[in-house]
Amino acid sequence: MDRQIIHIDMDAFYASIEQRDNTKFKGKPVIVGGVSDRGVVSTASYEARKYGVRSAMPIKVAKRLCPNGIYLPVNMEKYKKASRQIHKILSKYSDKIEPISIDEAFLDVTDKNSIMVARSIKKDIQKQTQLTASVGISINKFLAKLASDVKKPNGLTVIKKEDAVEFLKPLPVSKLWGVGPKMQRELNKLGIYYIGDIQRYDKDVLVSLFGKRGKEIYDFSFGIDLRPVEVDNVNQSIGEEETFLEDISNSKDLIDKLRLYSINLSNKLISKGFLARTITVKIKYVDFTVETRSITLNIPTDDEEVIFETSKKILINKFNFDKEVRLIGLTLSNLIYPDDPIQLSMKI
Ligand code: TTP
Ligand code: MG
Repeated sequence: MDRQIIHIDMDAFYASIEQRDNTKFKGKPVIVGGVSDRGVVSTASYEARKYGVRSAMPIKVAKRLCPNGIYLPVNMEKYKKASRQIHKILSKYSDKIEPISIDEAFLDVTDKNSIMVARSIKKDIQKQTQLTASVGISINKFLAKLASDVKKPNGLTVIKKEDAVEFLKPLPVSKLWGVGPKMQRELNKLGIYYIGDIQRYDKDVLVSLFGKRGKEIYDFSFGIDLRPVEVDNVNQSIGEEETFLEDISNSKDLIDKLRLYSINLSNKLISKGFLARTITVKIKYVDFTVETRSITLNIPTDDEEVIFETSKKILINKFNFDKEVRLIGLTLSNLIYPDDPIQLSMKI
């Protein structure tokens, strides 16, 4: 039996929250992002997008395009609160939920009427958060995500199995899952620009050129995607590690790595709606010996500064550097849901 997958993506998420909370901003171009002139745009309201303002654009450029826009700093706590409210609403409709960013999630609703569920989710979100979501429905994650993007803002789009190949045909290859700028250039070199070009291409040649990725791209181009909706589990841990190309002896490079890991892991926690209590730093030395040291916090966190400062403290105070370092890793464990007081009090 075909699956029924829903993808939810909030509309101009940070900017919509600011417009909701200040009536003066309604209907106006609102740009949320770094406030300094070196900052970048996190997101722009749909009114601001008419001027060409986009996520990741330098604020300086945005100000040139939209000098009369309302420029606001990022207020993460507020956005996280809305994200948690949305998680909670979604959990009413399915046990199979996979949050993929602060404002996006997949739901597997195979045993339900997906259109009714999608309408009901949109209504609940509107009522409880005064925000709008765009929803896509299809037989797998790849198509559901494309569907939610078809009619933004406030859309609801279904891509039926029998329409998938035609729907995909005119889209640029960059719409395929995992095709970034580098892969796109590789494909362009082969004369492949649109998904339809892949549909007509020889599968074996793609596999010989790109291995497993070649097969995936070929399958995606026909709307085939067997990946399950992956449900989160608070018992898991999340982490990052990297082996250095050259062994490292100065602590500054190690600290730089920890800062990068902290930013990435904080974002991951926020997108999943978790807080972490235990922070672990792992080091592998040139002689391949491995050491790990941890700190467990009294107050669980998803804050990148707290994660970074704690990991730095662990690195400086709990390791000795008489040998060069090959690899450094950072892991967060003891994960909890913030609005779960029973679990919280049990673990403290
Ligand atoms: P998106 O869902 O990509 O964008 P959006 O919700 O603002 O707009 P859309 O209606 O097109 O979905 O990202 C969600 C939030 O994540 C966004 O409001 C701000 C943040 N974000 C950044 O901070 N930097 C970025 O480069 C992007 C893309 C998003
Ligand atoms: Mg969004």
